[in-house]
Amino acid sequence: PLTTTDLLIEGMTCASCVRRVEKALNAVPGVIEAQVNLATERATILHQEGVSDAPLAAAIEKAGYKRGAPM
Ligand code: 9UX
Repeated sequence: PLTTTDLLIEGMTCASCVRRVEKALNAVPGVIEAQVNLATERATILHQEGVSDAPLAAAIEKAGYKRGAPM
């Protein structure tokens, strides 16, 4: 089954940042589709139920951004 996780992301300032974070999140195993909104600093990630927050947050940080406060 699939589920959705929303995460806040700090440090994005342009559309290229958005694409970079989307690409990083989409590369995490089990992710079906990640969409990032620059204005709200929110990522909405559709993924297999077994994917926890940790690899998603790690992908955000490896791309050069920070996970915001847990929502
Ligand atoms: Mo835009 Mo983001 O030039 O790190 S890619 S600021």
